[in-house]
Amino acid sequence: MTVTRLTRQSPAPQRGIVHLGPGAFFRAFNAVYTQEAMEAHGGDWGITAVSLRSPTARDQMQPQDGCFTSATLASGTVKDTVIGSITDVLVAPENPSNVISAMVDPGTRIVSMTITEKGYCHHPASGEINLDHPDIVHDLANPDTPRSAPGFIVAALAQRRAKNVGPFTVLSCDNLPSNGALARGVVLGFARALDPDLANWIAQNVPFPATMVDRITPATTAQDVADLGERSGFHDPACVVHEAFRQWVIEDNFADGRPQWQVAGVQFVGNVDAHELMKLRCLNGTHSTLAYLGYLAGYQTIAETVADPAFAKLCEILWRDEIIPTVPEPEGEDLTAYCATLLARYRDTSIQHKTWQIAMDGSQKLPQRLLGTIRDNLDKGVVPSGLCLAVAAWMRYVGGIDEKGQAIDVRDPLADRLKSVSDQANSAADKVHALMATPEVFDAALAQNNAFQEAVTLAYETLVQHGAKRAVQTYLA
Ligand code: CS2
Repeated sequence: MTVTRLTRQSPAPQRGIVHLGPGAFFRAFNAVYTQEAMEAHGGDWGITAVSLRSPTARDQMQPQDGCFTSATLASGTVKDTVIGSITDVLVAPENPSNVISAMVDPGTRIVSMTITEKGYCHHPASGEINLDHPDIVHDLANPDTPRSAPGFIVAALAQRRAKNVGPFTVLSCDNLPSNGALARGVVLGFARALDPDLANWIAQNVPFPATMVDRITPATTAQDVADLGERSGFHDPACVVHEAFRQWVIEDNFADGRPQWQVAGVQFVGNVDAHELMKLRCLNGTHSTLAYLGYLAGYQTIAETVADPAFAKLCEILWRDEIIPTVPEPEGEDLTAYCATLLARYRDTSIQHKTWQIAMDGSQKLPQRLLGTIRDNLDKGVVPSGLCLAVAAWMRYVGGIDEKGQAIDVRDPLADRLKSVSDQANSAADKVHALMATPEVFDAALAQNNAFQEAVTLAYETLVQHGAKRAVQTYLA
């Protein structure tokens, strides 16, 4: 068992960024791009990472000065790179004031986020802030000791305004449509409930550029840490494993500068919407489809799922018939080629991306990954039966029992309610109708669309009677 820990080999860069959400994706993505930008162009863009929940990342990274290993896996090869762009990790619940001080520091010019969909404390169907969210209720009553991302951002901006320090840029890096506007909406919604004058200042002074982010990064396993130890001689529990592919598209709208990320391949554009829609619908939409149907079919990983020719074909037909027709082709992109690359990425068996991991938080993911695409198809008079099968598979999944009668460990903010709703209904039609009455997920117009209801009900019945594998084959027939 290797016990040597990584240590910092060069002086830590001065802080320029506070990042909320120090998880695996952030380490495999933002931290790597920022290191490469500083290596090429210098600049004080050191990152203070902040966990809003758990001490795990801090406990893993503090003993190694914030450094960690980025392991790039590609068809059996591995490339290990030590990343030093993160200079410290704070745990917000332990000392919220420390986090706010870091965000108020004049050297902090960007506050970025990978807090997952549920971190925005919004209603997924509408994008509006949920003022009844327990963390939002707490933060409005305790604005100096916040728990939520909106709470911390508003508390820090209030102090920066009072000290005339000037604003930072808020950079959302989560898989949400118009993530910059969504982040702005929840921050302003929170600020208005607290101090309308401050909200007006934020609205006039703080940029919230949108981004599209893409790198497949499975959760790190103990085996990944052990394998790295064998390769490198270091015990690095903060290591991340990820594919070689990466794409970051950012609206170039910053209050006070930014790292020279373009040297690392970042695309700066005037508007990210088209790239976001492409990625959320073509990649994340089929990811969630494969996650629910694959899990129900007994497949543990995405690679295992698409190794089944029917599931690979399902992706190809979904892209061709139900997804690409709803996605305007972004400048510089070829959607058919993009989707062919996606399937090749999914097939890479060196990336053990678990269907169970992707299935998490479906109530927060479905609107932007599947339901928007379905709505656009229905508006054109097309019933997208493949995507309706994916929704039915999600409904089966949140029912909490798999095809072998075993319990499913469903992770979702609405898990208890969804299971209760499903359990209280008996027939497929009743279950579908009841689950579609979840306003956080399904807007009323879609939930009341008869063609949608009927297609999902038929798919649900097929799943119950014949299982996921047969249901996919039936769709392809
Ligand atoms: C995945 C995403 O876990 C999930 O929901 O669909 O994390 C996906 O791997 C990334 O968006 C790829 O860029």
